[in-house]
Amino acid sequence: MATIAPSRRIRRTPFTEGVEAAGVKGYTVYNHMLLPTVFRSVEEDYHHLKSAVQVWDVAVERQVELRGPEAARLMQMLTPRDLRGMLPGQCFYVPIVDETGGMLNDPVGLKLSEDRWWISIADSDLLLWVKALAYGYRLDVLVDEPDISPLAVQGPKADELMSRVFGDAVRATKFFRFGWFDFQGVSMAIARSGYSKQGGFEIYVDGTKNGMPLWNALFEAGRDLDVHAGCPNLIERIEAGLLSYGNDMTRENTPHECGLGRFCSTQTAIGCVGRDALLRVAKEGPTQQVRAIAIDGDLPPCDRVWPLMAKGKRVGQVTSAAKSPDYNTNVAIGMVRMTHWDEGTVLDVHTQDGVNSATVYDNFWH
Ligand code: THG
Repeated sequence: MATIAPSRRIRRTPFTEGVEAAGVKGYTVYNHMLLPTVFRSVEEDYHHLKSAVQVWDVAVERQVELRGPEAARLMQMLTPRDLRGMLPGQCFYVPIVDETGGMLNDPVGLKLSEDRWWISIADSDLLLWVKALAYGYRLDVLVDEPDISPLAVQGPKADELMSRVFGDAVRATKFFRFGWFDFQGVSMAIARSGYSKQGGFEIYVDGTKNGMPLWNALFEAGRDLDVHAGCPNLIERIEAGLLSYGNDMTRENTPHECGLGRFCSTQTAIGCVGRDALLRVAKEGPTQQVRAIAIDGDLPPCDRVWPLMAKGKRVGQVTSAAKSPDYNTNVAIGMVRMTHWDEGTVLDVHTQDGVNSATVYDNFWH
């Protein structure tokens, strides 16, 4: 493939200098910004992530900040998840839907205080939707993108590396909670979270100028831990069943179709946009849903929708796929119609290179 022309529209991050020095071999574009996809090879990166510790430039997880007396009201308008029990210091995975119940984004929400929230977004221009709601409803709230850039530390040795830089107290951070920790005089939110199932943290780096000093401190502290630069790993995230907005779901899908019904409490999410539409689908249940799919044989890169067929009829689609070294099959994520979504159902998947056999599973590979 040809290269992508660098330009101002494809934003660099506070860590891009470090990513380049570490020998990044590929990028994708996410929220108009560079996101590394591979360092050594996707397979080598995968094995290293599962056995050591990696530092990921995930600055593309941009924050939409809500600040002001009506910040909590606006936050609840955005999501069918009931936020009333949420405390400062908590992270919530929050489906965001439009007026039809279609998925607009699947971010992590952070409650800093009653009147200050961050929405750590996936790949869609959520800022515009949030600004429009705040303006249209004349809400007393400021909405903007602050100079905050997440840096993830992921892998089995993440606790050891983080404690060396931020002190032992960071180890006490519970899953999907965050605390405030000092780096060279700057207080930063650190959460136990991240886009892998290997464990680890996300540092919400405050200030572009603090990016490279923290990047360098992590690599110096982790030399004997075999710390490497890494990135969200295609194989590991499919095994883990972590969905990718724009790939595995779009505005065409409801949260229930995406298997995110467990993060919806639509009945009590009073004021949520799309509530009526979602109450209907929640009652009747979805007619298609995300499933784990194992695919036989060799596969090309999954850079388009692959139809899933049964007896010549289309019954779903595969939207992400990769060869798994640990499970000796191709792991995949698909959307499958109710008539064919039971565990063990065998289907044909049509790729750009031909037809392969695919089996539907209830659970992902973890
Ligand atoms: N971390 C932060 N921001 C993000 C992501 C992240 N923004 C973009 C993207 N990732 C948003 N999508 C997801 C998808 C899955 C998860 C987080 C963000 C996730 N899910 C866990 C799971 O499904 O097992 C836990 C969910 C829960 O139990 O609440 O972590 O990764 N900052």
